[in-house]
Amino acid sequence: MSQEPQVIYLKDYTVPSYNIETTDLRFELFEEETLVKAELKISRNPECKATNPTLDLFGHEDLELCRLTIDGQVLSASDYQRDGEILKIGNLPESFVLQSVTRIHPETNTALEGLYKSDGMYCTQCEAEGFRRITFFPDRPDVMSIYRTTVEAEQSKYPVLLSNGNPVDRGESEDGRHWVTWEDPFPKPSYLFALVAGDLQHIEDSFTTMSGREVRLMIYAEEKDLDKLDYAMLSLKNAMKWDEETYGREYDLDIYMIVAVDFFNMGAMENKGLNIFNTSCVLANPKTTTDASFQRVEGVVAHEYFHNWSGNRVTCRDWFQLSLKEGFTVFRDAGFSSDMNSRTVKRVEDVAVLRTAQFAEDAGPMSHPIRPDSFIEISNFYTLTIYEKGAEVVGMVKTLLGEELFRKGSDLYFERHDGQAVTTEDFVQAMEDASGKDLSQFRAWYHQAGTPELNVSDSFDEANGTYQLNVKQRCPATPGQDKKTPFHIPLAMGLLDTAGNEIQLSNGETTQVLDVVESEQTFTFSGLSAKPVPSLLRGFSAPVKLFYPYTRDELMFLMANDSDGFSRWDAAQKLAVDIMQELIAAYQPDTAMQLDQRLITAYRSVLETEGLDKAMVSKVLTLPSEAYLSELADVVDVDAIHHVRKFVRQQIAEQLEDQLLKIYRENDLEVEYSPDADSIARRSLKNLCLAYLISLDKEEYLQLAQSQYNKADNMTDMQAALALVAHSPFADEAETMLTEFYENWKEESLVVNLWLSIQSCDPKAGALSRVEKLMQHPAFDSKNPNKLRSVISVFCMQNSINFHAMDGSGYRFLADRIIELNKQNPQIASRMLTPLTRWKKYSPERQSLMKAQLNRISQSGELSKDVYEVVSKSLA
Ligand code: B3K
Ligand code: ZN
Repeated sequence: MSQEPQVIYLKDYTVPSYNIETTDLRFELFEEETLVKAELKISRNPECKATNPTLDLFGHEDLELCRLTIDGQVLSASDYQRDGEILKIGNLPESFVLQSVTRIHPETNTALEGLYKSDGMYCTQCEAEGFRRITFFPDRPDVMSIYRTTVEAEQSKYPVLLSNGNPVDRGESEDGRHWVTWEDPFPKPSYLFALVAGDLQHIEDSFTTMSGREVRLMIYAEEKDLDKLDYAMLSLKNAMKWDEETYGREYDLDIYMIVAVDFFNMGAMENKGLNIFNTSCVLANPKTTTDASFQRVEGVVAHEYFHNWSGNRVTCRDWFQLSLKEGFTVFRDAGFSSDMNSRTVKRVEDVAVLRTAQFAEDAGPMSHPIRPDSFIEISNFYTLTIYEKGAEVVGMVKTLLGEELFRKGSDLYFERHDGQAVTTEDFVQAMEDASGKDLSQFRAWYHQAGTPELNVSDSFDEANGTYQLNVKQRCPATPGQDKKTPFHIPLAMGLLDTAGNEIQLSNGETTQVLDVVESEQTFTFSGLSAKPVPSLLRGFSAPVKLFYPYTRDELMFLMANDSDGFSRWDAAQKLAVDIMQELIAAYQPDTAMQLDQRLITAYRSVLETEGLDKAMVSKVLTLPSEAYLSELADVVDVDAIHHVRKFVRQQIAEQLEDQLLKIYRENDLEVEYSPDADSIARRSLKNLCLAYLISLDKEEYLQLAQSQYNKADNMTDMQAALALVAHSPFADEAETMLTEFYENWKEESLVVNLWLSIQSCDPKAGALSRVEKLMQHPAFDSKNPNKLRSVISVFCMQNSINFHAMDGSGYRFLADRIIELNKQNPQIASRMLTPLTRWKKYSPERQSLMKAQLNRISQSGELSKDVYEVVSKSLA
């Protein structure tokens, strides 16, 4: 980048000056170069009021423009201006045909944006601004065009040639080359364009839509992975049916294709009719895939499918509106996963991510509202805030409107805006119009960043039998937003009487949603004979931090009695957090700790109660993560958090050893693997028990883990046992198992990633040198984002105790990686920076070590916009 990166503001938005009616593309793929021939039918946009506007095309600086014509007339360099990414053409007629020939180099594209090669096959990633790395085009989401694409390549190497829509023509030429032409009848923004060329195999199935149309479903992968595609196909069909039943949305093309690629910057991409997936989000087979990955495949397949309506048919006007499609689509996929599995478990998992990672983001230097006002590099805004908080905001709309009106609102939104590029405001407006509810104050969620805090206190008036809840809200300042106005917060709550029964509230139910709209508000409940215990923020009805001075006994009471499953889990978390925070505050190395026995009592009761939902038992008995405890701390005491958590885990294991072993044995069944919710719950409970037991460092539990490993017929049990042994103090056994595992699975790239991750998050001393050694291993490939994530991100984000080593070695290591990756793959580089951006949360010594590395990155030479934005905001 030659100049200082430019900040793009939402307030500067203007409508495009020209429409692109049709886009005809021809790709000639060669080993040393690719030629892209484009023919665009262009006309003035009547909505643009400027006189004689220029046509602004985007084209990455690396594009080589070979030829440019308007209505057949060749333009010379003086007929247009090319400045950085922008190519401007003036003096244009009302409508015309623009033709261009561009030379690009997918074979050397390591950024994995635009057209690139993954393991010998060509594929694309255009969202958000990758299309400008392919050809000159008004690459902005509000320019929608009908595409016709011809792909031409050598037939033997690239027998499969795909693009969006339906294949309409094909042919061969004498020189061993062939071509296929695709037509997509739906106008789409350039970010949804896709192309694939490779030696691929596929599985095929079909789906009959609710109006009786038959859709061909094809999933493509390399031949060796053909046996790992069935689960994605099943998930796709389930998703198609669910979207018809739940949102009335039907698929629109005759074909739906998914392609699995190994080199991919994120999870997957919803290109119209041709989704491209990271192998990690589509391949699944019991032998090679863990339960967590099965669920991820199901969720991501559904997510990309749901985008066909929330994203593709109704798209974003500009990238500030990203949460319009992402928040809504995450909300939709969460609903799907809840219906396919367990609603409470899904909620618990989502909330844990939100509270741990999104809250941290909201409190950090990159904090932004779900509809940001400005950015330097849009790729930096594919965040937990846009996605997960965005989904929470849609969820709150649903809570405020109720099931039926929410559906009415979504129907209106899809009908009103079908084929348009719109804003989050259009979404809220449709919800308001359909429901008649006033969402004016609610809109603050879209433009105010930060996590609101609710301070709740209560009082009971015995004489009148009235109970009062006093709720105060505030939201901490975030960069650029010092003052916030009060949010409209739906606070779902219930009251329990002293016997643990739910009290009927004034709405006739036992759960009521309070509209918190003032900075301070009091809610009164009458007709009570004794002071109740409040159950607050049921189902996590709003993405806020809620403080209420629960006693530990009250939390145990809620764990046992609350009718809301989410709240029972939450009470267990709060109890564990409260007890652990006390130990963390008092922590001194080599000084004995004393565990509050109430945690043991509570856990024992959960283990001994018959008939509880296994998934919930395993969630309830999982201690809050180090990352969550860090998020909750004002100043993160890395060592105290690590050692306290370890101590508490060992205490639980010691005192509940018999119960844990009993549950382990009861759930260690020799039955055929199935990825259904009950079986997943059983395995997760079993493996949780094993994890507790192995923390006792006893030979017999090492053997139990070894025997589980040896007899496992699925990767879930095998991986769990391997991780436990690998992290245990039984060094020789760990070494043997790791070596054997690699030998057995070295041909399976995704299994090798598990092997890399397990070693990278090993908390034992010496982790950094093991990580550095792993990076020299033949299994590692520094160009492949999945490998980078499995080693570097796992070490920096899941191995706190080693990453935050007081000698600064972890920070230096990460900075070195960022400096290397900044050139090679800016998106990955910038994403990996996250742990260093959190420097304000640490002790002064660590702060200065972390900042020194941020400064080093900042001065390391020319930075990509991606890395520049994150580093400069972190140091601001
Ligand atoms: N829409 C894509 C994300 C694209 C990220 C570009 N840097 C995947 C998804 O959210 O479905
Ligand atoms: Zn998405």
